[in-house]
Amino acid sequence: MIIYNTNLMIFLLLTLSAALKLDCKDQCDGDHYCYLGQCYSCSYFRKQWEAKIPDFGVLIGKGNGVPAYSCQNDTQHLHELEHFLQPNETGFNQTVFIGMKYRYFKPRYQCVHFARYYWIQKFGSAFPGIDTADEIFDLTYAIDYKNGKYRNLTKFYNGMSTSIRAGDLLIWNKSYPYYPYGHVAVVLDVQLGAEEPYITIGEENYDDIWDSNQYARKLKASTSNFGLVYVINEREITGLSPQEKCKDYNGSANDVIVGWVRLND
Ligand SMILES: *[C@@H]1O[C@H](CO)[C@@H](O)[C@H](O)[C@H]1NC(C)=O
Ligand SMILES: *[C@@H]1O[C@H](CO)[C@@H](O)[C@H](O)[C@H]1NC(C)=O
Ligand SMILES: *[C@@H]1O[C@H](CO)[C@@H](O)[C@H](O)[C@H]1NC(C)=O
Ligand SMILES: *[C@@H]1O[C@H](CO)[C@@H](O)[C@H](O)[C@H]1NC(C)=O
Ligand SMILES: *[C@@H]1O[C@H](CO)[C@@H](O)[C@H](O)[C@H]1NC(C)=O
Ligand SMILES: CC(=O)N[C@H]1CO[C@H](CO)[C@@H](O)[C@@H]1O
Repeated sequence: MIIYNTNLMIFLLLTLSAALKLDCKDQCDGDHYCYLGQCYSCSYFRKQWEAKIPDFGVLIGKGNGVPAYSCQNDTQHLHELEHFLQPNETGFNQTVFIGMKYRYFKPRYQCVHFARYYWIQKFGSAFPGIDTADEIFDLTYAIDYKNGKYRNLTKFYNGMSTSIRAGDLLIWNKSYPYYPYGHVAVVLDVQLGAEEPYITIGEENYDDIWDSNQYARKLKASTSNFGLVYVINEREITGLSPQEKCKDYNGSANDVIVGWVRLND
């Protein structure tokens, strides 16, 4: 067999030489992935993958038609720009603040930009200003720019509700070192009936390379006997290569998804 792809060859060589003594069935703990019954370190795959991160402002995908942009590699400090939508772009009678433009990593709250942009594009509504993404969970209303009125929000604690749907905002609690300001993503699709149940999400400022044009990640989900939905902070990689788990940084599983927030009809 001739291997034409040198990257792949190096990857395989390093993978084999980095083999641990550990055996695995399909999962390895911590910063390792399982391949043919053995655990391998994530570090080589992750470096390869991080090198592909697009520059700041590059379109990284569209969630139900709403564009998301890379927050990384911002050499020109463009992140200091604020993003407003003008009346001639929205048809509303006033300028709408969307957020700081996808600011990189520290602080990690530029995730808020995509969430607000999604609600504006889809629902003509936006939640009020917040300091950190996790605060969205405690908001009670949003502004309806179509009529200047308020729309109430409903919050659902993870694992305590039977209802989750596209357009809900998934909220992570603050945690260190990666989420000092929490995190927010938009639920794009819900597939609880699938063999490996999952939801798809759209987001900015997590890893800035989406797994497909249409969603950032699939997250595992489970449903209790009573129909209560629990979203697990773990990438669903069924059908992908085992090393795809390494797209999540080590320790990500410790970050807590508090629940989701819905804009009432
Ligand atoms: C990954 O996380 C585990 C558990 O927190 C830790 O024991 C391990 O040292 C970490 N590995 C790397 C490569 O950072
Ligand atoms: C909207 O109006 C602004 C000035 O307020 C102008 O610069 C911009 O080109 C207009 N955009 C469109 C899409 O017409
Ligand atoms: C926009 O319209 C809403 C009602 O449609 C009104 O309450 C609000 O005051 C208007 N805002 C501006 C800036 O004209
Ligand atoms: C929104 O919430 C407020 C305060 O809880 C309540 O008074 C109001 O009736 C609610 N509005 C709707 C449309 O449910
Ligand atoms: C969120 O994290 C804080 C500590 O930063 C903790 O006190 C709080 O209980 C957590 N909330 C949830 C819902 O996990
Ligand atoms: C094109 C480019 O500059 N990519 C860089 C983006 O940032 C990552 C992580 O900081 C680097 O590894 C890439 O080389």
